[in-house]
Amino acid sequence: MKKKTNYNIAVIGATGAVGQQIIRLLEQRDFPIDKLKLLASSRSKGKVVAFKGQEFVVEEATPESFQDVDFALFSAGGSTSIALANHAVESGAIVIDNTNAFRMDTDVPLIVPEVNLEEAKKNKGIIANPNCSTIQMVTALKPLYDRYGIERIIVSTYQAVSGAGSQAVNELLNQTKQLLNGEEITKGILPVGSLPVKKQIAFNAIPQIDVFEENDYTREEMKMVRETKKIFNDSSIKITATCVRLGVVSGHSESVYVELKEDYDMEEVVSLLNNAPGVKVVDDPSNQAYPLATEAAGKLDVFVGRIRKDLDHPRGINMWVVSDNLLKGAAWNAVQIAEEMIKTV
Ligand code: NAP
Ligand code: 3JM
Repeated sequence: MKKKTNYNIAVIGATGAVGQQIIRLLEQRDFPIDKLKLLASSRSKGKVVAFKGQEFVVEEATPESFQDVDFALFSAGGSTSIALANHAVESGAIVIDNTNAFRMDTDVPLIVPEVNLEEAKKNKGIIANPNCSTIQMVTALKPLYDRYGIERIIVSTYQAVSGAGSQAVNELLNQTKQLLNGEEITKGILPVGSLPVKKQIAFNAIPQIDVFEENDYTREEMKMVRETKKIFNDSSIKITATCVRLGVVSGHSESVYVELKEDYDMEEVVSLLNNAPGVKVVDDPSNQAYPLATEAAGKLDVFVGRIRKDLDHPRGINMWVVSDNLLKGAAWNAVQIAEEMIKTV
C-alpha cells in the first residue's frame, strides 16, 4: 500500500452490530477517507446509512466490490470472509478481518496493537482481529507478561449478547418484555443460531458460546486458548477458559486468574497496569470502585479492577477485566490497526 493523504475504505457487514460501530469510529476519529463503500448482503442492498452528514447507499458485497479499495474491514461472518477476502487482497486491498476465518493461519498476523503490532508488518494482505474475549484479556495481561512472564491463565467470561449480533440483542430485549408481561418467550438465535436447540437468555447465564468441539470445550473457549498463545507467540502459556453468555446487552466482563513465572510486587503490578496502553485501572474496594459493563459501554479502553493476590499461591493474581465488546473487542481494534498501518506506510 502506498502512502496517501486519504484512503478508500470498504466496510463489509456495514449494517451489522460490528459494522455500525466501525462506521461510527471512522467518523468520530476522522479517519482520512477518500471513498467509503458500505457493503452487506443482498438483503440490505439500497439501505441508506449516514456518515459525516452524507447519505451512503449500502451495496451488495461481490468479488468485484474491491477495486481501488485500500482497506477492507470485514465483519460479515466467517463464510463471507472466506468467500470474499482473497478477492479484496487480489484487488490490492489490505483486509482487516473480524471473523474466525483466518485467525489461526500461519501467514495471517493476529493483531492487538497494544500487544503485537510489529507482527502486522508480516501480513500478506490479510490481518486478523482476535475474538472479543481474547482481545480484552491479552491487553490487560500484556504488561504482566512482559515483566514477569505468564505460567498459567484460568479465565471465566460473562459475555454480552451484542457479541452474537443485532438479532441476539433483539432476542434478549423481546424475551425480557415477554417475561415481564407474563407471556411465553420466543427463542430464535441463542446460544447458537445454526444449532436446533435454543435456550432462554433473559435473566439467565448460558455456559455455551459457539459450537462444542470434540474436547467438550466450546469454540469460543478454544478461540481464547489458541489465540492467546498465538498473540503472545508463546505456546508454553497454560490457559483454560469457560465462556458464559449473560442477559446483558453490552460489555464483556472476565474473571482472569493468572499465575506469573516470577514473584511479583503488588504495587508494581498495579503501576504496570496503570501505565499500560489501552488499560484503565478502576480498583478501590473501600469506595466500591471496580469496572462494570454498563460503565465501559461506549469507551475504547480495557478496564481492570478487583486486583488481588491469590492467598495460597505466591505468583497468583485475580482480576476483573471489562471492555465494550463491540469497540475494543471488535470495531475499535480493527480501526486501530488501520490507523497504525497508515502511520507506518
Ligand atoms: P450482525 O449484527 O448479525 O451483522 C451481520 C452483518 O453481516 C450484516 O451487515 C449482514 O448484512 C452481513 N452479512 C451477512 N451475510 C452476508 C453475506 N453473505 N454477504 C455480505 N454481508 C453479509 O453480526 P455482528 O455482530 O455485526 O458480527 C458480524 C461478524 O463479525 C460475526 O459473524 C463475526 O464473525 C464477527 N465478530 C467478531 C467479533 C470479534 O470479537 N472480533 C465480535 C463480534 C462479531 P445484512 O444486513 O445484509 O444481513
Ligand atoms: C463472534 O461465521 C459466523 O457466523 C461468525 C460467528 C461469530 C464469530 C466468528 O466465529 O467469527 C460470531 C461472533 C465471532 C468471533 O469473533 O470469533
